Amino acid sequence: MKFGFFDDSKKEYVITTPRTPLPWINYLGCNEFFSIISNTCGGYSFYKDAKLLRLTRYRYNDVPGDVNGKYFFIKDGDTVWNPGWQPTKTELDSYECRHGIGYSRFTSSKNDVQAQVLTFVPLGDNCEISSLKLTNNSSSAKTLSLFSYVEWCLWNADDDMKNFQRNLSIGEVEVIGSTIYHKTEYRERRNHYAVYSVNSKIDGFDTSRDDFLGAYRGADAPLAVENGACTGSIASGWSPIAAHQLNLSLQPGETKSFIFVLGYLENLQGEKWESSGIINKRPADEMLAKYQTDEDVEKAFARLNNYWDGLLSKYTVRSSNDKVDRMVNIWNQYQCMVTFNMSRSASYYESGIGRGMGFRDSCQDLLGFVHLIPDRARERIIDIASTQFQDGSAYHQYQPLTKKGNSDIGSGFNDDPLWLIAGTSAYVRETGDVSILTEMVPFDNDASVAAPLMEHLRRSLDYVITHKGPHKLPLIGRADWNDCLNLNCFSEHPGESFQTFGPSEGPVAESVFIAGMFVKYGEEYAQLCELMGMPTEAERARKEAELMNEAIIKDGWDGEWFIRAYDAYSNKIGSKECEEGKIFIEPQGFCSLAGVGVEEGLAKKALDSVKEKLDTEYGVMILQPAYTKYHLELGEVSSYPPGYKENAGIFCHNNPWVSIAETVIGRGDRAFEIYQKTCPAYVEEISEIHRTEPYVYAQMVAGRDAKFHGEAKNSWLTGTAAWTFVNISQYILGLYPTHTGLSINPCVPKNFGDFELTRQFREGNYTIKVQNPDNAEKGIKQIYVDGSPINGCVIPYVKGKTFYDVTVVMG
Ligand code: BGC
Ligand code: IFM
Repeated sequence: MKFGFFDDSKKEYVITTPRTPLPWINYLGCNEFFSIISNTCGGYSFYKDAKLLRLTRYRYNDVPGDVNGKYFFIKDGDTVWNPGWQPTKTELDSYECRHGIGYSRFTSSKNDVQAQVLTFVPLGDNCEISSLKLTNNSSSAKTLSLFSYVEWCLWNADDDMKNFQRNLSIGEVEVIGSTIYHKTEYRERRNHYAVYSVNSKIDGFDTSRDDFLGAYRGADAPLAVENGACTGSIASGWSPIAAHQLNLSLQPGETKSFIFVLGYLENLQGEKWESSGIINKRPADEMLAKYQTDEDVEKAFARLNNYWDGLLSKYTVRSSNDKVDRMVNIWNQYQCMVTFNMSRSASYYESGIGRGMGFRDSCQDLLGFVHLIPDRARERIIDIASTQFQDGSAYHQYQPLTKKGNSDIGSGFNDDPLWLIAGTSAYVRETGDVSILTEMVPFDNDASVAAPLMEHLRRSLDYVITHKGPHKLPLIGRADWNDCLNLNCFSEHPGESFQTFGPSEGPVAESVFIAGMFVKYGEEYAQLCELMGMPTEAERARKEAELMNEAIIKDGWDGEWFIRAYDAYSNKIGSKECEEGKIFIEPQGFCSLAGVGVEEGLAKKALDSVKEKLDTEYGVMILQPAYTKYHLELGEVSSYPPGYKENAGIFCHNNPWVSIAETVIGRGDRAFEIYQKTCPAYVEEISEIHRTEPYVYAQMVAGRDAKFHGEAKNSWLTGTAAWTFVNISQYILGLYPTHTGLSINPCVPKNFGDFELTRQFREGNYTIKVQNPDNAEKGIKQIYVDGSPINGCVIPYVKGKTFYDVTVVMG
């Protein structure tokens, strides 16, 4: 069952009922100011950091769900309704929500009044614009009142939820004309404030929640709206809000338009600070002056659309499969940009106060967006590397505002260092910018101990080399990619995540997954060394990768598949010898895609085992059989009920690893089958089962053992976005950036047909026609560049050349 449809011509998903199985959200904002908006206008806004600088409040765990947002109430006689249906839930005569690329548009009607709301964050300003148009479609004049409503958050969202003894006394606001200023903490010289303004003269306002909503009422039935009159309240402490009232009359057929702006402001450097607590409104005046007319809004909206059209034209495909085209050209790349901006911080499943930017997460996200915004990828790499410790290990997370490592979580996830090599290699292959490797980067943000980025990468590699266990496989530490595989945690605090090492046995658990990563990224590091004129170091890295390869084949192979790990007692994890958790997906995918056991036929066996043991109609499960009991020696993985999350859920993030591995051994049909199973455009048809947004990936789909097999959770912020884009764009469709040029080597299903790609790679624009006369899954007969045949499948990069006309014949 579907709850809407894709409108590819507009790059929108059109939701046709507000009663989606779960709130279906979108992200507004590209740089520093962001909003989350659901299909019923729920959500909140923040500047840079959803924890530390949050503008509007959100309520988690609330019933009914998704009840705080930026709302417009329309009072038409006794009927009060909202264009997004919530919070009054007045039945609408028509409803439509279009989530587009960086904007959302609502069109609804009730009793012959139509409301159109377009919401977006313009480029270059820290604000959200909502353009609201009301039209009278009846044959008689209408007198209406329009009310806006946002609830301010006391900036630090964590504190806002906990520190009531203080917070209920600090709220301060001011109203000047049609602008409501939220200036809580301004007196503390915090230098920031927020505004909510409308471009018309208002007929009333409220800034105290209690006065606007009324005692013991919620936003579903605000008293002021019911009475048709705001009270003019000025909040002092308690819960400040911003509500405007606009009375209007509309002749038949008439439309009136209003522009609301919610903005974040900082005092300009050197600006006189008015110590009386009256805010310095100049920065706000300047910003608001830019968005006063419909033309202003149209221009800003056009700029935003052009920006996105430019980004999304960097990689395009035209094939006979409209679902692939839709995901590649629009939604998968869009989700990659959102994960770039958010990492794992703020969604409807990540509270915005728990996790900030993940070291491994953001490094992997880079793989999906580096071609879109290479300059910002560069900055991101430096930010991430700056949280690395001198021994090569790293803070697992850092806060986006401060860019400082999070010491509550700390370090000790032994895969983290290698992801820095993955991200940097992707950046250098994409851009050819080797200057990043000589950039001085601090350790732990301490400028007095800085080293070139290349040295950071060396320490990443050496961290793994110097932390190996009894089988010469990498020590896992607190966990590797699988956060829940806590093999060095013993009995003391069962159920806790990220437990510390046990006392006597020592941290000896080993990870075959990290070993696979080492083989792949050891080679990528070696290539960077060669670029830097360090052949001896390249040779050393390759030797180490070879040793690791041998260790995997010797002690990481179980006969039919790769084992997952050795626990702290040197017992195998993910082996046929285990009672439960006999096979895990991660090493099958990662070792095989790294090339381990490909020549020996082990990779093929491992991937066949994946198909036999882990496959379901909704995707490939992370492990089988699910753990039915809690195992102290395994940690959090077995704390989940069977079929959920890391305990035998379909962890979408690692499905592309298996699909990529299938392309490495040339099985296009199977690679595509795996791609298809979790792909939103395909899953749209079963939205009543899948339940999360049908235009983006979710982190997890419940596995076969779960009660609700096929149900997704944790949508949007997942490494799945980057890895599926890498899979489809670089391996299935086959355009892989190398240091010497663009490699073309597709691996497609036999019936995929011919297809065309365009790619912007460095300063070159490539148009690529792929012909597949023999319906081959993989293999290149010949590539022609500007009409001339080339050897092999890498189109050599030519400095300054801007156009490449390429024909590829598979076979
Ligand atoms: C996992 C969760 C786990 C958490 C903390 C996450 O990365 O996906 O399942 O609960 O880490 O251990
Ligand atoms: O690898 C992790 C990631 O860092 C956060 N989400 C879950 C993944 C698997 O545990």
